[in-house]
Amino acid sequence: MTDARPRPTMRSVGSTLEEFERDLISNLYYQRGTTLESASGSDGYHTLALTVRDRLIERYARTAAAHYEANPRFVYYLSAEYLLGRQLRQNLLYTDTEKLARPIAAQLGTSIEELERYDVEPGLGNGGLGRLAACLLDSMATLDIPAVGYGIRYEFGIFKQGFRDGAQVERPDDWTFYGNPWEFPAPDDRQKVGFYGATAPVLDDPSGLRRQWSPGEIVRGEPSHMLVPGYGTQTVNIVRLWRARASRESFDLSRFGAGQYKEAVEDITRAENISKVLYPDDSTEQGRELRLKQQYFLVACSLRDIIRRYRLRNDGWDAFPAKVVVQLNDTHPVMAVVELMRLLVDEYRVDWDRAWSITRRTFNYTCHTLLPEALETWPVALLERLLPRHMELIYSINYFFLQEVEATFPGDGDRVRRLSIISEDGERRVRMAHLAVVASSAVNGVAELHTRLLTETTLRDFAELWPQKFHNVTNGVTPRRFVRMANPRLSELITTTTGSERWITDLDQLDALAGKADDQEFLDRWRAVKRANKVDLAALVEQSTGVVMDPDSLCDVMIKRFHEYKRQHLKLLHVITLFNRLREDPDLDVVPRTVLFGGKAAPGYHSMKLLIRLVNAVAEAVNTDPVVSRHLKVVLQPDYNVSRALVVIPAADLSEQISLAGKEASGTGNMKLALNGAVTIGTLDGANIEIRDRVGAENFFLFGLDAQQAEEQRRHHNPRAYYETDPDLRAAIDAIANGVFAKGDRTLFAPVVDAMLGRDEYLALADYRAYMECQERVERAWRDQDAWARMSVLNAARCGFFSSDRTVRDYCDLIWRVDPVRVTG
Ligand code: GLS
Repeated sequence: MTDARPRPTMRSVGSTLEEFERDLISNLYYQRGTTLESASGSDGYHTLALTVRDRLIERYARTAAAHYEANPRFVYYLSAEYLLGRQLRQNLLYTDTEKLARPIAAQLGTSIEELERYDVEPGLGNGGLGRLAACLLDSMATLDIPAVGYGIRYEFGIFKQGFRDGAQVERPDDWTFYGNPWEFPAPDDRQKVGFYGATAPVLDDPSGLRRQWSPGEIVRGEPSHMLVPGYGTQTVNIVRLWRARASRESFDLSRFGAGQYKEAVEDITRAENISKVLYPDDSTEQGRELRLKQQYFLVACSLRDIIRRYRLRNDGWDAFPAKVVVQLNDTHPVMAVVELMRLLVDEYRVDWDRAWSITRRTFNYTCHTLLPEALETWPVALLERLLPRHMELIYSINYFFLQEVEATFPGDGDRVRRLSIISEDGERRVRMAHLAVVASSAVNGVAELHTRLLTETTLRDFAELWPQKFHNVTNGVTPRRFVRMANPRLSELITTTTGSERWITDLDQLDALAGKADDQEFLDRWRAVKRANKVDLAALVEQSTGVVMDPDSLCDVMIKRFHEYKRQHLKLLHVITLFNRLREDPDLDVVPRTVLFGGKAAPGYHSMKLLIRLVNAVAEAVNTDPVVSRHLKVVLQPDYNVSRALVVIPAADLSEQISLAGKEASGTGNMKLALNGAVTIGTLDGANIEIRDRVGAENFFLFGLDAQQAEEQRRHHNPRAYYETDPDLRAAIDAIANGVFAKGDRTLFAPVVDAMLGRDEYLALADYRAYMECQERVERAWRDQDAWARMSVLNAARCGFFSSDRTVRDYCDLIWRVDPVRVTG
């Protein structure tokens, strides 16, 4: 039956200066409840945010209507992490309202820059994986792909990093303390999630596969969403974030009345702890249980929401995989496959085979690692207690799967053991990656090398069983945030050179810059952009660390999480070697350099926290030495995050991508830096290989072992032999061991020395000499500034491939098979 009444429409917000100003003032009064005379800076920020947001809401309403009408296949992206970055500047750009906001702000005695200081970065992720999720959401919206991201609304995001005596200190990130104008709570879409309890047979089920679960604890998941606008299009998608709430009856009034204040809120605390912090420390039993609770909480809420959305326009289950494609971002949300089976089999009474077919056609899995320790496994005992019904379902899934294996490889018991979802060596554990592969239609790695190594090593048995399941989708980054927003000067130059702004949504247009790589005037302009960006960076560095950076020095950056495999310690050995050489020969002819590190170490990762301390100690020694500091400066930029990345990346000349080959799945910082004209010094690892293939070997500083050589080296690696035969290396390590960076204390950094000379797990010593020689090539290249600028141009020009728009297109073609829905304006 159709409704004959005309559809109510919303008031249009308009796009003129007058309309913008009118809305701004009305938001100040009606939403913020304050007045022009008494408004604070924060009021000003919130008012501007709401006014920009209004422009997005209109598009969002039209997007929702177009999606409802088209009833298309949706991509549901499930991720435990999102690093969305600050929203104000993005949304000003996407709604093209900066030109309206700027004069009005000025008239009111403030500026966008002033107000932006109140814009908080939602740090709901750790690093590359979370930022990739945000880039993919941005590209999906830009390409008009109907999509919803699901995640957790952590009350505390990634910690804020500070330094005390050079050591990392972690402060909580209470990111919503002053309110978040970008999110919309949707309490009516609350979901109930169960934990613990017991299961029982159901009487009318001849298959014996259906059971009933009575949870021992119920928690509520309350969503709010943030808008994800596309650039240059009307589409606005959403990312829905769940927070855990206790039920309304949880507050124990009588205990409170009896003065037992802590006990009175015990249930509330337990429930709400689930979404309290990003990645709770899992070094304790309770920490691990909380982490698993988070994972299940995310998927249980999200799946119910997906089903609710599906049912708005569809009946029955047969069409489900045609309308719903779920992408699992790493193993964190893999319990979703079990939850869908539970919902279908136990609650909707779909028979097992049909439910399994629906599940398998719905899910896809992206693997983001090669490190065995990063492939999650959960103890069977923990699952049996926390999610008893899910553990039973995993047993059944595994039973049927292993029958399939047995049929394909009869009598190959070893293979069955290797493939099993449950590992039986030692404590029995559920291998989440195995569960993901078994339950997905498609599995992908995130760079060519990564995908190849996955199929040859980590997931080899699966690739033999189902070769057609495996795909490569090389990562990408959004050119909107990482070029257009990060680097307005370069953007301007690209736009004038390519003749339009088309490159912002079609990054292959950058190719046209290559034709200018020999044009002296262009190179001068290119260099002027870089220099101005370095002046901006120098201001940030001086304000946050007190170090004065020379904008004419070579800006050498290593920005990424601190992790042994990424080898910040190899970079540090290079710095210490330069330090030693300059101390020995103050007249040494070296090119002036600023080495900038940025990155956090996980709070429980003690060896990397010690390395951070050493980086700060070396920086102190270098920067205070009257001779050395004339040529070299070292900075560890505190609290590196998406916002700081936008200042560092456009200023970089040299991009350090020096992980041990075969360990970095892809990397995306490498792409961001190359697109901003930094030249890479790197190993044949992750996406470095594809960057080098594109920019050309002559525009890339390659060094070190490749993945296969690294494997071989590992078998007979003897770090001491390198130490003993290489005087520079020995001098660098000795300086650490002898307390040069610890006021003579030989114990403080002894563990760093022991790790290098003991196991040298990531072969830094084996690659040291090659790295030093490569850095000398860098120095020689830097001395010819025109030739360097040419390399820089060609790096940017040839990296259009690394747009996340291309990544999303690859996902669409290879895996999702979704069609765009155009939203008309
Ligand atoms: C990561 C990898 O370590 C990165 O190499 C990769 O670029 C990123 C996105 O695919 O995923 N995996 C992970 O757990 N954190 C990452 O940054």
